[in-house]
Amino acid sequence: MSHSERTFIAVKPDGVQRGLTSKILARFEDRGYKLVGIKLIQADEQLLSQHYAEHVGKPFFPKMVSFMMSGPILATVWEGKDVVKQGRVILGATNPLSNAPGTIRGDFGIDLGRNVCHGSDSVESANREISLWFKKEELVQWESNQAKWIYE
Ligand code: DGI
Repeated sequence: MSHSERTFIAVKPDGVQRGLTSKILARFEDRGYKLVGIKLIQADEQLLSQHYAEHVGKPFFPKMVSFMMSGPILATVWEGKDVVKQGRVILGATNPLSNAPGTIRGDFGIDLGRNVCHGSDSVESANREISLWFKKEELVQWESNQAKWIYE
């Protein structure tokens, strides 16, 4: 756990179409996490099959991939202490109906197949997903002036 831990957070096509991107970015900024990469992407099947490699062959996979290709995705990378685990807490459980209000999925979602956002579930997955979605030169290393007010 260090201040330089990174995670991959994506706003899925439903979140982009519904105009929720700024609200989702704000959840991470407000918490104190630092944005180090951001871009809007139209994902293709190859990228999504790599991203969701663990789900290839499952019954819901084709529908999920076609949904993920149905519009742009906002891909982001966030940096900070324990950001992988806390990112999942900020998102909430996979099924929006399992969440109390207060999480992104609990506040903005209803159906499992329209759960608004993705977040890496481990440091290993985060590293893999970041290198899948971003080129090294697209990630920006910068010092936040707020760091001394966020970390003791
Ligand atoms: O990491 P998560 O997105 O929280 O969850 P995951 O890796 O288990 O599943 C990836 C995505 O696949 C999830 O956000 C929504 C979709 N999904 C997972 N399980 C099911 C599913 N979609 C449908 N329709 N049915 C499922 O059982």
